[in-house]
Formats: sequence, C-alpha cells, structure tokens
Amino acid sequence: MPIAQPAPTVTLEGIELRVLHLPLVSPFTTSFGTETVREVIVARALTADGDGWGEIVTQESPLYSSEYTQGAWDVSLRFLIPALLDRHTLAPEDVASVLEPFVGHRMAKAGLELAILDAALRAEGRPFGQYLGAIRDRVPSGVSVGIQRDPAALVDTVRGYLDEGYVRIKIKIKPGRDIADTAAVRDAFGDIPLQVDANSAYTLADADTLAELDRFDLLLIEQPLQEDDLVDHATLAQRLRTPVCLDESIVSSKAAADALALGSASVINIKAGRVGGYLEAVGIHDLCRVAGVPVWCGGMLETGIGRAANAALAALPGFTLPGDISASSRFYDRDIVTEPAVLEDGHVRVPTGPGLGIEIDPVALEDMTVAREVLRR
Ligand code: SMG
Ligand code: MG
Repeated sequence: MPIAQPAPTVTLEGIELRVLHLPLVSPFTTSFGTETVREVIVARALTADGDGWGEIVTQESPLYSSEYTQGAWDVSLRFLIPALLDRHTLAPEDVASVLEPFVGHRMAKAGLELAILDAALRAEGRPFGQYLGAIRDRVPSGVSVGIQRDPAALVDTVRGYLDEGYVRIKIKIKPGRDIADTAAVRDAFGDIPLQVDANSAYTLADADTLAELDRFDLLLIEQPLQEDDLVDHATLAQRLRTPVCLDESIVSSKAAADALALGSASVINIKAGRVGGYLEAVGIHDLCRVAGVPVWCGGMLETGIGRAANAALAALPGFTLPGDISASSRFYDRDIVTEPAVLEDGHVRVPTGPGLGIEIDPVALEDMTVAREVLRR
C-alpha cells in the first residue's frame, strides 16, 4: 500500500459521465494521426458528502491504445459504475479491487477512481498532492510538440514554446520524419533538454535509423516499438546509446517490473490513465525509485481536472525528469476549470486546495458537453 494515510470512505449515490469536445488551439499530429478537437470523458462522483471530479483520458479512436471514448462510456455505464454503486459505501483505495474482475479498460477505471478520490479528499479537506506523497509545490513543465509541416515549421513552433519558458522539449517522430526533424531542432537551439516520442511507429528492422539519433544526445527515445514488444525493446536498448523510455507498454506495476527485469527501458513514462489509476501510478513510481530508475509524468491532453492531478503526481520524489505537464493554454483557449494551469518560470503549480484543488466552470462544462448520462443507486 503506497499511501501513508488512507482517504475517508465515501457513500456513493451516483456517478455522472459527460463526453466533452474541447477545440485544440492547433492541430496535434503524432505518428498515428492528427487531432483538432480533444474528445474526453469527465466523471463526477455524487456522494453523501459532496461531489468529486475525474477524467477518463480515452480518445475518440483506439489509435494510442485499444481504449476509446465509446468503449469507455459503454463499459463504465454497463459494468464499472454499477459495481461501484452496488458497494454504496467504499474507501477510495478499494475502487481498484472492486473493478478488478473487469479485464482491461484501465483509463475508464482510472477516471472513476479519481472522481471518488477527489470527493473523499474534498470532504476531508486534504489536497490530492499531500495524499499521494508530493514533496514539491511546483513541477517543471515540458511540452510535447506534434509533427509539423516540415523541419523549418517545427523549429518555429519549438522557438515559440522555448520563448514561453518550457524547460524541456519533446518532439513526435515517425519513419521519414525523424533524423532531419531532430537535427533541425538541435542545430537551431543547441544544448536544450530534448527527447523524441515515436508512439510505437517503428520495428526492430529500423534499429540502424534509430541509432542515428544517438548523435543528438537526447534525454530519451519514447516508445519506439509496439506496446507488447518488451523483448524487442530490450534488444533495441542494447543497440542504442539513447536511453529507451516506455510509455504505451507500461500498463501496470507488473508490466513496469517486467520491463525493468528484461532491460526493455531505463526510463519510464507514468500516466495514471494508462495504468488504471493514480494509486497504481504511485506504485510504479515506488518500484522505479527503489530500482533507481527515473520516471516522468506523461500527458493525455488533459482538461484542468487531469492536469491538476498530474501536477500533484509529478511532485513525488522519484519524478526526476520534467513531465508533459504544460499550461492549459498549450492545448486550449478555454478550459473547464476556473483557474487553468499556467506556466510560471517554466513550472506549473501543484494545487493546494482540498482534493484536486480545482473548481469546475459550470458554463464551460455545459458548453462543451456533447453527451451526458447519470447512474444513481
Ligand atoms: O498532454 O502534453 C500532453 C500530451 C503529451 O504527447 C503527449 N501524449 O504518447 O505521450 C504520448 C502522447 C499521447 C497522446 S497523443 C494524442
Ligand atoms: Mg508517449
């Protein structure tokens, strides 16, 4: 049990789900596609002692992972929420075990657990960061930069983010848009902290190309191969000087332990949604810390809800590399919280109010809602 002081139990009366559409300030292109609108699910736990908010970070299509909006919506309403309501009174730390019989669907489980945790901690008056074991009041902010029209456009985009103060740049790569793009950024900006993310776009047959990245002294290369390619990642890691970091492959503490045992990664990206919740994320943090493996907090273009939760998580001691925790304005002109995360001296503040420490803007929430459903006891 990673949490020192458990949260109080809640009496769960219902859960509301909403599908939201948030327009992006600019298109976001990765090796698997381009997004112009962030479709996301927001969960609201209705308890006897007040509400709590969570975010299910699935996307519209199953391209980053097998999960997607309509799948998460269906499994939540059909199985996950009824199982939670059936318990009626439960400790937030028991949510994972109540949902455990249902295979997979980790992002859905994570969002529901977060809503219940937020309700419990708000009722108690305890900040989420304090609950998780945060040791910092702000976290360094890295930015994830999508694939641009050409390397020159990429340099322009990166310059804008550096001017804003971001302390680490991550660029998305894919076959044919890797070496020249990385070289352009290195040449333009010298010794900045720089890393690349392939989102599973390569195979071991591309090892020679990926080894060319070694000359750019990158912090890491993120998820070059497929989600289930742990052995191939270990083989690739032997061929590269650039540290291999896993994202998609790390779906649980068990997967993290296996990856470290196999030598598949020397750095781990922790995303609460991908691993089934913030408590499982803390477990991965703890095991990596014991193993001396650096971790950093990934992002899923979160709204103000998940962004606040990620800032709290990234304030734990083992998060020694800057995360994908940018200002809300990196993605959105309008967020659904009253005080969206801002960049201050290259950092994002860890909220200090009860629970997630955010307040929902009800008008923005309503304006961006495209579907709504409530299940009650
Ligand atoms: O939230 O800053 C963010 C996005 C970070 O690049 C990011 N996320 O593979 O790490 C990743 C991607 C997953 C989402 S891609 C649509
Ligand atoms: Mg990634």
